[in-house]
Amino acid sequence: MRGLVCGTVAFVGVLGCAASSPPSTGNSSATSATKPTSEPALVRVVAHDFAFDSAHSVPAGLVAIRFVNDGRAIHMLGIARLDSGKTVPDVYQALVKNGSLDWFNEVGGPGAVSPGDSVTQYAVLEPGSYSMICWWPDSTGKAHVMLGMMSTLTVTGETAGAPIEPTPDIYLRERDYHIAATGAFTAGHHVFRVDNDGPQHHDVALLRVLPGKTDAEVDKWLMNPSVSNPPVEAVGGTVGIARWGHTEFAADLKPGSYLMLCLIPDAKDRKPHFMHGMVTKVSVT
Ligand SMILES: [Cu+2]
Repeated sequence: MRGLVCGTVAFVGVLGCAASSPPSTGNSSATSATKPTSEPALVRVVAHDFAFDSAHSVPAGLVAIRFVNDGRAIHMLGIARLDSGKTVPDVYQALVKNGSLDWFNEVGGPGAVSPGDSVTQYAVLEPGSYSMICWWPDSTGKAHVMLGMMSTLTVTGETAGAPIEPTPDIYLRERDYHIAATGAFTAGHHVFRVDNDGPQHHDVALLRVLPGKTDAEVDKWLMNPSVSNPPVEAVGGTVGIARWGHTEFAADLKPGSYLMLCLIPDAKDRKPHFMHGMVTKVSVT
């Protein structure tokens, strides 16, 4: 148990802290409706060990974030809106000093992706300053952000109308402590919608169990997910979203076993939420 907590608290620690912040407004219902916009703005972010290569500006509204992992480690891309006056260096300083992050508003971002893979995640972004951060742990359990894996995104202009979000065919509803999945888990392309009913922040890691790997091997890896040669392939999901928030991500499923779990540490005991029951196994046919 200890290994898991030590190994994961570092990379998801801040997400748990952020759970006490007010619900994020990265939700389409928070935008004033004038005219619908259908085409999302595209941001492509390439992850290296340990830096992001990305555009630094995007127009407000529905944004499709294409996250490509060009590194040798698993990476993820957490997106958070920073309250006025706060910067990405301020986030880093707060993490180093274990300071307050109540100005750090999580709105999701592409979940964990294995080397050589990519994922698309959708977010409705209001104008403002955002941080992009990798929370995955290195071999010492330290989040990649501590190695400098962070970047800035400025969302410009105004949110024009209610964006038309992609149509999901798989629905994940999260709450303390459960993930309910509905939809047909068939091989091929799917759009997942994730809703967080709270009260804490939740994320989703979509993991494909590699052929021949056992549950015991997967459990062992989850205790220390920074080790190499994982028995799973990380194929996306979403980084933490606040209560009442939602997001969509796309995934191409292959036949086999998949796990969907929440890695965020609990507000009370710091154990990752999957240890409280937020894990669902599905079989893709
Ligand atoms: Cu990383």
